[in-house]
Amino acid sequence: MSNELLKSDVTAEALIAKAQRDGVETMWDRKAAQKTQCGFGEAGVCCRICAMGPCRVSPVPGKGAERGICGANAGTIVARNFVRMIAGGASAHSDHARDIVHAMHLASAEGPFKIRDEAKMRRIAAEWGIEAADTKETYALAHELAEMALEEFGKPFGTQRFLTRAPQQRQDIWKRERMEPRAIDQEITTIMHSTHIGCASDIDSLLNRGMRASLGDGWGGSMIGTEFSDILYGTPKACASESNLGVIDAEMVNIVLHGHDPNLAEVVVVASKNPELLELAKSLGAKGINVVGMCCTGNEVTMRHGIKIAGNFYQQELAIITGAIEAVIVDVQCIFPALPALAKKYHTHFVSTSQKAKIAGDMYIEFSESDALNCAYGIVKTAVENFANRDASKVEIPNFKEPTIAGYSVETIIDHLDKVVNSQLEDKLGTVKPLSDVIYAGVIRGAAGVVGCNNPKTEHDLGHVTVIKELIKRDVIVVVTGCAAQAAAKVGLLTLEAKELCGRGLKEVCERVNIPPVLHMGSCVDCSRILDLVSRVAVEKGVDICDLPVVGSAPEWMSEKAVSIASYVVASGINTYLGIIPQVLGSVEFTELLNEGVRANVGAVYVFEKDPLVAVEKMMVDIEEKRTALGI
Ligand code: XCC
Ligand code: SF4
Repeated sequence: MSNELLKSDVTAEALIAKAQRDGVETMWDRKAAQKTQCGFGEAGVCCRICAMGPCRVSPVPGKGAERGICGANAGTIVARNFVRMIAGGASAHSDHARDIVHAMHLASAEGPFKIRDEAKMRRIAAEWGIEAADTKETYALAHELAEMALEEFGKPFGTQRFLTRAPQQRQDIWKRERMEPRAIDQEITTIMHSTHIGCASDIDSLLNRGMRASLGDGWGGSMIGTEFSDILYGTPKACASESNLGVIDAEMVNIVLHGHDPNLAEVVVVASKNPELLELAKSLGAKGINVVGMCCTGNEVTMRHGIKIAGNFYQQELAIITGAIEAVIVDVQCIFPALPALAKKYHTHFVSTSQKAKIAGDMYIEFSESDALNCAYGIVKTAVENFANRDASKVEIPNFKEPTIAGYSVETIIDHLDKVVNSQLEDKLGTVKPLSDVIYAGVIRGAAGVVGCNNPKTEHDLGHVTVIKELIKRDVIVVVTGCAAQAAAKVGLLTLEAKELCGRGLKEVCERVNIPPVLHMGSCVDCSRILDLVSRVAVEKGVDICDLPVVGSAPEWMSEKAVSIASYVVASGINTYLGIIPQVLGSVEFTELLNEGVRANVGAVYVFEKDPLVAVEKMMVDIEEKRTALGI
């Protein structure tokens, strides 16, 4: 790999060396301490669902125990473990969404929670059939809509409201397969029930249930999370930022926002601009307060405020190791339990704020939506005061950062398309037609969503960056979310200049529309924006999602949330390429079901391919086959 490909590595290398000098451990030390990881766990054939177990069956048919004590075979055990991962992931996305809707329920003209995209709120209210959605008083409507959204989590009857955004053909498939998700919580509960000892053992049925719960995530919880965050905090527009650990500023109070929930992050951003706190920072010798983002909380505030991206999942420890962080403020998800101990080796305050993610050894300042601004003020003040404790001799900030453009919500993409294609027209089209037209014309061969985490089973960011670069070279436009988006950002792929790395067709489109070839669509719940975008293209062309030349890719995923995402993407009709093999290989039957069998149900499959270059070749074959079938 060239240095140019992985500038991020230079960052990591320097800080891992510093960690050794400072005598602190990182994820790579702990990975090494694990030695060889458990083969049974890796194959997914270890079951500890009941206390007759744990039972582990042989991942190789005909060798060793083939059944657990209750008689569950490898297929059942693997399938149960897999769909329980979906339940975990769907619960995380959806519970996050619920907090956003609760904040909207508290919204008032006085703030701090306000309606910032009123037009979107009225659009969704009308979509959900609220009467007089266009005339009702803003906050009366907000509270009514929030209550309706809260019902989506636990309503006793009916299916998810956003399903009707999908093309009719897709909705028909979900109906046929009995996959239309009912209440979000119910689908997750059903999985936990079905996978209890002595319930489902049929792998097709288990996967079906898992997919239904995942659809309750993608078209339910995540979509609610995205849409209601936009209503509350504003729908993202293209904005300039910078990415990588070089955004940490030695002369300022540095605060890392890490986790997933914009409720806390938004008010921290407000508090960081408070004149009293800025004055306090200056009185302590700092030039100001520098809030930087990590993981998806980072993505949320980058998209809406241009807050700089310190890094993605694997960099959370490295940020602290720079010695220049006054506070890491976390909300929920993807936060290493290792951080409090690491922070104590430096002067960094590790502040956790949610009961849902109370982390041992933390400084706990509970965030309450009902007292949001005071809370945030207190947290930021703690960080600022901590500047006095910084040890200059321990500071080492790698000088790497890249310019970044983020903020491509579906609305912003449509807006950009409108500006170019219809500059002469008075009325804007307001649709994705120009995008679907360039795809159908073959100027762009197709589109790919590259998403997901980092995973030390593979070299960090290399999978993301390779897949993205190879795709844009082949005229495939790429949309990114989550840690994949940040990986792209750190090597300068989220810039207008990145068009130089594209094939001719994509380059021309980027020039005309004035967009990067890789569009940052947000955090992981914002994968729902990708569903929305693809659905609009399909509806506009009168086809199903599975007919379109689009692929999903998660080169370095690790979380349960990613399993849920992969599952709803497949269940939505998009072949999904996983660079990390899920823990399912212990069952030939279940592996075949994921890789091929499920195509008969939903028209798409999970593809396992570790090698990013080979994965891209497979994606291109896939895309070209879809084009041929469409006759384009
Ligand atoms: Fe977490 Fe969303 Fe994965 Fe990154 S990409 S490691 S889930 S922060 Ni969602
Ligand atoms: Fe063993 Fe069956 Fe219990 Fe699993 S559910 S631990 S396979 S007895």
